[in-house]
Amino acid sequence: MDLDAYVRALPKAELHVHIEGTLEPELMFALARRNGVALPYASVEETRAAYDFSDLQSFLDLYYAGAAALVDEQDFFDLAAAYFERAHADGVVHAELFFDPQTHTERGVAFETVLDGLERACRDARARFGISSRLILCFLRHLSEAEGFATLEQAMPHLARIHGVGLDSSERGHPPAKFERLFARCRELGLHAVAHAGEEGPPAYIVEALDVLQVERIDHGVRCEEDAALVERLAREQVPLTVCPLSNVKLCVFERLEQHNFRRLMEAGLKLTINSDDPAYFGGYVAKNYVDTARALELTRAELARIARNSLEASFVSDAERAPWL
Ligand code: ES4
Ligand code: ZN
Repeated sequence: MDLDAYVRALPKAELHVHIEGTLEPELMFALARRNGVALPYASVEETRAAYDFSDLQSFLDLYYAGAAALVDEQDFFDLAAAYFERAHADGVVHAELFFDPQTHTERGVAFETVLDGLERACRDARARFGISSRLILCFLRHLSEAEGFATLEQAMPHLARIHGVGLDSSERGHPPAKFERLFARCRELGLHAVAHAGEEGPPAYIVEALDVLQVERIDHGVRCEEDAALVERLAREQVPLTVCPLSNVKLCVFERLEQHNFRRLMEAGLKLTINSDDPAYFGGYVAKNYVDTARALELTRAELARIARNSLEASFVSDAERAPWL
């Protein structure tokens, strides 16, 4: 069996994917036309050609511009339904989707429009593919604590449909501690908690996410390597890291995949997973992230199977809650 087929056949969970980051330019243009929304580029080809990023912010500027094409409940359904088709083809049996309500409510799209469309696609994916899923509401860290609390207020009537909270967007200058009270309130409400940390930000942000926000997983976390004590702690506590190798290269965290620290972190005993982050922008869905990383770093099939197993163990559902026939 070739490597690609081997990877697709591994049952895996995707734990770090921003649903707005799965918006392929073709769908972006179709939705923009349907909704009469202006996009910054004239064509699908011009849009793809612009996906040449120098850092996180240069990507986020395009990501937020593209998200403006999403307006109606059906748009959010179409977006997530397209993701689930690709995820199913990649052997994903469980997906925990990040969504950024503030990106949409700021433009006048109702919180319920976003949630209803995404949730309908989650139910549809379970029925069509047997994929289980959860929704994780991400707070935009470049916005204020008060704006975060206002978003939580909007989420309150829907907490049965929201499984956890996360923290994303521009990392530098927005340390996790800025959201200490917001995350404390979310945890009181019984929500799971994760945070992006140590993607572009320093290792101290990873420590803060663990100690101040009390998150259960770290999204990215690759800069932990600059702090030996932190690496030792992450290994000892088996804190899952949701690593996104193709994202890290596209956003210049590492110059080339061959230089990624994934193998070193794995050999240090960390509980690592492989994920796609924003696959429409970064050049590959989850299976491509596994395959390209395996080729670049000479990961064995046994190591890939361990990584897929880690993803199931690090998810927020038990084996019993996942589709039992998978
Ligand atoms: C993101 Cl790669 C990345 N980092 C931080 N925030 C994000 N939102 C969407 N993709
Ligand atoms: Zn991310």
